[in-house]
Amino acid sequence: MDDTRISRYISMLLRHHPEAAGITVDRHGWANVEELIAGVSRKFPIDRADLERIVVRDKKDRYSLSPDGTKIRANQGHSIDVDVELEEKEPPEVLYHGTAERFAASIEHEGLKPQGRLYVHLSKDEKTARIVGQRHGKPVIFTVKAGEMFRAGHKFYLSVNNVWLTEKVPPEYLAVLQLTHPN
Ligand code: HQG
Repeated sequence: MDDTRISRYISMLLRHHPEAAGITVDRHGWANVEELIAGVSRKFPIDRADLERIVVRDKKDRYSLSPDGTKIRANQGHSIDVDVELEEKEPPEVLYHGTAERFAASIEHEGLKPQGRLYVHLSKDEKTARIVGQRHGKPVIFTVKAGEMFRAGHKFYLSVNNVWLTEKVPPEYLAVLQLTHPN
């Protein structure tokens, strides 16, 4: 059994399309663990031990289990309109956003938009941003003047797995980072 494939499927269900496995999530993004296991098992037969292993070993800590172990949710990345009780927090002065070269002109022109998701995702360092950007093609990294944005009234949130989120980044707060360690 391939945990990565199963995890990708679980994050798709919890963030975007719970109905694809016949499950529901509540307004805080929680799915019932037994229902999720049954739903996932239509495609990839798993038991509770498999799910717990996937949650615990996830490299990005994508999932949280409720304290009593009956519910599970994704910590960030949703397109469905759920409130995962994000912590509102003052960001560091600079954050980073990794994207693909082909999106750079549009981003410089109109800023960062959440596209399919509820928030724009920002990284705390250049290395993480590069990994995010590489998912889409040849990477480009933008620096985000997060401190200035915050002082101008933009809200920032830190997910429990340490991803910085904000609703949008206007172009005046963005600059293309000149890579110090090109690939
Ligand atoms: C781009 C992964 C053109 C944006 C990652 C990005 C992250 C624009 C793409 C998390 C634009 C959306 C999120 C504009 C934004 N014009 N393109 N104005 N504004 N974009 O996947 O940030 O592994 O929804 O740059 O690690 O890449 O799934 O967002 O390239 O944390 O857990 O539109 O997903 O985590 O793509 O990634 P995405 P993202 P997981």
